[in-house]
Amino acid sequence: MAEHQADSEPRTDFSSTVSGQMQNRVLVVTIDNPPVNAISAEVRSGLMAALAHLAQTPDATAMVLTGAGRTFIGGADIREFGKPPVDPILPTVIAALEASDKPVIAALNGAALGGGLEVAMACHRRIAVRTASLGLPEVKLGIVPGAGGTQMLPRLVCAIPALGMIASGKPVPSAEALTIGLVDDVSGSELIGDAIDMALCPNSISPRRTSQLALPAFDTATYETEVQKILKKARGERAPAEVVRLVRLAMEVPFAEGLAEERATFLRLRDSEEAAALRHVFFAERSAGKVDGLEATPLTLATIGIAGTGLMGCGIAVATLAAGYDVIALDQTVEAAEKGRDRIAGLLAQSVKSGRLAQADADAQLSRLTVTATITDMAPADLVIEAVFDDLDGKIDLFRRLDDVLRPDAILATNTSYLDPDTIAAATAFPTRVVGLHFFSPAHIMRLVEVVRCAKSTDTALATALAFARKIRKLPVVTGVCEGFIGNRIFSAYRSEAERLIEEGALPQDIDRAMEDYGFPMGLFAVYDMAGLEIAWARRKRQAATRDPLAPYFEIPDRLCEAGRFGAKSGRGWYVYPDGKRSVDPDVTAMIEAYRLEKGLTARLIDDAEIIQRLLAAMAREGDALLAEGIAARPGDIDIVLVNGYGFPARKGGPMFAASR
Ligand code: T1G
Repeated sequence: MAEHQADSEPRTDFSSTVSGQMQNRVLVVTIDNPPVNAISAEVRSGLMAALAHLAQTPDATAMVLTGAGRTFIGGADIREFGKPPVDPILPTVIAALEASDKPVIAALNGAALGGGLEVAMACHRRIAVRTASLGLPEVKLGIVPGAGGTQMLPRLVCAIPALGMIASGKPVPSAEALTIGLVDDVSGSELIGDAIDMALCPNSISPRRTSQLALPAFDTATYETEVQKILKKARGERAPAEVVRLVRLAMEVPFAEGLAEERATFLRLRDSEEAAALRHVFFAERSAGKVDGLEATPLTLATIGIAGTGLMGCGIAVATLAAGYDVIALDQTVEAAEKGRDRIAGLLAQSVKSGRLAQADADAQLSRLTVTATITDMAPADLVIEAVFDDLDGKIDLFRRLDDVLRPDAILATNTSYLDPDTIAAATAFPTRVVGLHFFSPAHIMRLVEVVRCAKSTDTALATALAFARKIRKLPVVTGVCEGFIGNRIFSAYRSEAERLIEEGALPQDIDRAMEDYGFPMGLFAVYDMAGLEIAWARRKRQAATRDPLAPYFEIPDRLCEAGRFGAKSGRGWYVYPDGKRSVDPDVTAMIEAYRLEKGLTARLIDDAEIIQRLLAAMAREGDALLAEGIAARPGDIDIVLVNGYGFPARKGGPMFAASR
């Protein structure tokens, strides 16, 4: 490990975000462009100035390039997309880095993503800290690398991992990057010192230029298998298929030609609707959960109580244990509580089996779980989430009993989907500490959580709920109180529109086809059959007594249930499942036609374009109402609820984004 004194040397500013300092005849250049060192125009001009300085300074024998903070470079500055390009463009900087006559070493102090990895690959060698990640996530934004990624990576690592990395957009950790040859070394605690050593060592003297490297050999059969897997998974997304084409080009044409084709493809995709939608989702996800004017400091949480160890409660417990909290899970009987423990242990075992979790970590997490049927055992909890059956009296009774057990400053969160959290809060001794945390099942997998700001929730309660949601790696969206909050309210709006479409002549399979062609993984009626029709039927029967007899009522779902057609599990629902496979059932078509006749409805042919246009319009109308009522804070929040909770295709941006285009 080298000791290199730098304090005495002056620091040279190459731009407002790039500076350099000589250390032992090496120019150490640092990019400092918070929060993620995105390659803005200032960074690009700073790097060009640093390279010129390197060339003109005889004492400088090499350059080490690194980032300030915990990211090397988080990529090109996505906020610049769609704006006129500002010189020098990134490909110019990349070419200048590689062309340097003096060696340039990339010292990866953190994530090197997108353009950040392209910068690192244009350097002559790379050394990374153990915690760094390296990736080309451009496909997640609907584009391909635009500064040489598809042409450089296959020259540094074998084409098979290269193709997998670029087409999936998934980063690799330093250790894997070392194994596949993407970095030359992984540093201990002295990254800059080690990088300077690497710059000064003899085999760095002649710069190793990536563009001049021959592609490492690989097995073509395995490669083609990988290609087929990628194309199958792409399902209508264009970027992965373009990645396949460009990586293959890297094998067939000179570097400069491949670079030109990659750049042209990047520019075409960057200006596409799909890329605009994915950028919208990227920024909307980062804006969500931000509440204008919320200054309160979140409470420190250590112990989380979860009341109810059903599917939802156990999913929440798994996510909470994974974040490092102690969890006390409560159920009504010891048997139920023990069954909850088994279910949680089972979910952890699944993660271990799939390689997502080490056995030791699973054991450690399980050791922080207490299950009980004694409500006074919840006393130490700083936050309690109730995930019991969605019955108002039951929830109110539970919250009242918790009032007597918990500290007055403990937060109480209801996971209710359809009940009014204000009514629940009003029944407790301290309504100001009550919020909603509406998770989506399965709660240990789905990222989305609707954080419900109740009428009396204090800012501290809200800030604590948001901080907790982030800590358990969820995507929190703040919603006000209304029936169904944001997601289910939009869902019921487009469900009603789908029912109207059926009354007017469309069939379930038409609506599902239109939705699946638009990009939903499953159409609405297929989802109903998968979830089971009996749950909604039970809720409609409970509400029957108070239903407005004059309000339009779509009776087909009741008739299906009355005929014992509860969905895929029962072999028949909206569809029939002869061999487990969804098929259109003429009996359902006949039932719908008879219903229309009975109601005096005249059917007409409705094409897929009209179906999707009307469904999107229904969602957008409801979204506008949510914004007008102050239930949702911004259109992007509505979009990411639908994208992350209801299968709305991210490459369409969400209902509000789609309507705005
Ligand atoms: N450009 C602009 N802003 C960015 C940004 C980027 N590339 N990445 C993050 N931000 C903002 C983000 O909006 C948020 O802003 C703040 O930084 C913190 O982000 C030429 C064309 C790097 C792993 O796709 O994956 O390079 O809300 O909350 O959790 O071939 O940000 O604070 O105002 O996510 O610590 C490719 C995208 C670009 C990586 C850090 N790169 N970023 O995660 O912070 S295209 C990416 C991330 C490209 C080249 C192509 C993550 C991160 P605000 P954050 P984090």
